[in-house]
Amino acid sequence: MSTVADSNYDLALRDLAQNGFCSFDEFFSGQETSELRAKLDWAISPPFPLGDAAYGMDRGSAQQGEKVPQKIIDAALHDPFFMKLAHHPRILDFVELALGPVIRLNTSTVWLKPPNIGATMEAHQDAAHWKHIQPPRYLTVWIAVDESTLDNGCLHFKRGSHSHGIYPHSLLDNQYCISDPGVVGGESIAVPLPAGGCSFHLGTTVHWSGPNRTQDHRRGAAFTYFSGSSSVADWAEKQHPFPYVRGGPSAPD
Ligand SMILES: O=C(O)CCC(=O)C(=O)O
Repeated sequence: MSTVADSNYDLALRDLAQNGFCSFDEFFSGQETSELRAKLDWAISPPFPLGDAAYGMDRGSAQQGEKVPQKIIDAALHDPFFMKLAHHPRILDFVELALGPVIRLNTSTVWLKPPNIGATMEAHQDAAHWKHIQPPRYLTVWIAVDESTLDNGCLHFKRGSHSHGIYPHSLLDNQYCISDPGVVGGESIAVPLPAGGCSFHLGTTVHWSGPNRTQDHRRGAAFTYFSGSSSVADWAEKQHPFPYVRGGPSAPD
């Protein structure tokens, strides 16, 4: 397993605090990345083994007239492979530095952006989507399963946008996104990544991604964590599991 030096974590934490995001080009080993890619090749092929509820077919596929998933929803709840990945010690070591020792998993989504039809993700803040966790101290890791580039729809972030609260969002073309992205200040930074790299962003960081104009997949596995010191609304706790992935009630001493 490749390791990420502690000093890199220090620099990345500083970037996260200053800019609202940070990235690592080499975070996972070649073997880990190959296993993840093979798992996804299996998961997104007929007969779509994770079950209907796991696949989001919302954008792009309708035009093709065929079943082309655009995302896998709650991947960690549908398959132990993704739950294990959500517990990856190197991810959690970094999340712990940012959020503290008790960490829960909010969402686990694989953003698929299929060849040619993978659609734009409009500018948004993750924290605008989730009102059930207060205070909303989120951190998302976005793992590049394939190389992500400007051509296939890598992530873009607005530097410093995490410090300005939540911008008004509205539903546009089935996406809940910032109503007027023109009001968001700060420099736009594209973050292309090699396969096996990853970025981390805060719940209030404005981000988006372009369309996939290539013949190849652009897949990103994203896990959003939140601090165990935040409270989850009762209705949400009843409807959805938010597993403790580090620390918390069932953690060993
Ligand atoms: O993968 C993408 O294109 C979008 C990902 C995203 O918005 C997220 O992980 O918060």
